[in-house]
Amino acid sequence: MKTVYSENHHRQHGRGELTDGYLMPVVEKPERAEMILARVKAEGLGEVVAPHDFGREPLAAVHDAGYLDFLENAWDAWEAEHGGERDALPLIWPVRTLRQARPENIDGKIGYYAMDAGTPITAGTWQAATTSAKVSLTAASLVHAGAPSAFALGRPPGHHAAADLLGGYCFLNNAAIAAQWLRDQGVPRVAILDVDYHHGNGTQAIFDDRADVFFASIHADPRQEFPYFLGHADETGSGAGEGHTANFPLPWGTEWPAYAEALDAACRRIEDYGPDVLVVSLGVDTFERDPISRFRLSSGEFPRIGARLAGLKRPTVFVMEGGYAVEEIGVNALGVLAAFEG
Ligand code: Q9C
Ligand code: ZN
Repeated sequence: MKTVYSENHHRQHGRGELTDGYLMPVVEKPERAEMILARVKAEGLGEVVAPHDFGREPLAAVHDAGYLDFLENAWDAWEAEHGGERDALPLIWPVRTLRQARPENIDGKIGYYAMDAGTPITAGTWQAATTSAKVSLTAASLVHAGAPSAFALGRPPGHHAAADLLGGYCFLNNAAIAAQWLRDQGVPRVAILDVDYHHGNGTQAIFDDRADVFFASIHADPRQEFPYFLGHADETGSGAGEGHTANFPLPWGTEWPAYAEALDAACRRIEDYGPDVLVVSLGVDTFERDPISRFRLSSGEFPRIGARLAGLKRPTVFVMEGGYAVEEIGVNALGVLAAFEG
């Protein structure tokens, strides 16, 4: 399969994220994509191609217009207010008892549009995030044109980003943008399977009330793990989308046997739905030595994920999400992709 890749991801290189009370170096860093690209080449997965431009329309089909304007201008506003020495991070949020109205001041605006203080906005964030969306759209267009599969090797990742919300290292929801674009090309049914260690709260929220995009996610139980406030088993979709969301939360310490059962259950739900195209939110932070995660999949087990996904026999767009064990991220991602190809 072809890999879509652009060097522009380097423009997102945050200096710090608030973690455990400390301002720590970011874990979502450029080396992640470099390691995966090196492995794509070493294993000869296929040609590496550059993304095309799709304009703003496919972004606006998923994200709120006010949010996109904020994201495009946030760094300049931050720099004007605070200088450019530090990344832009929020420190107040419109939680319960506060009013849900957008402030004018940049510090208020960041809190309004962010879900955490771990997702720094930098001078290059807009360019990197929009390129990551283009990478995802280009991979979707390859599959729409008849390729059995394609790999969107982009960063920053996307699955925590909702229509008007950034967080969890995500700004634009690359998988959702690809899925919506496929729908807008006339593809009747799209399924998204999210195998990142964290629940894809943004993707779920975007398609919550829709029957034309099925969302299934296997992740650490939100009672224990980020994003804490979505991803429980009883969230099944709303309105027209009732029954079109399926969550498989698993406890800390989950190993392959329990993971495989959840993967199989998720895949059976997708088989029942019968999508024309499958979008996979591919996180490999389920790895046993991931620095921020607590599942225990070994490198030798990632190919089993790829083999199960191949069993779905659907045109498939892989969109890169998380995975922070930089040394092994390429081996683990390629484990899934190479096994998918068989
Ligand atoms: N700074 C993805 O895997 N942060 N995002 C936990 C606090 C949130 C992970 C530590 C982790 C988000 C795409
Ligand atoms: Zn993750």
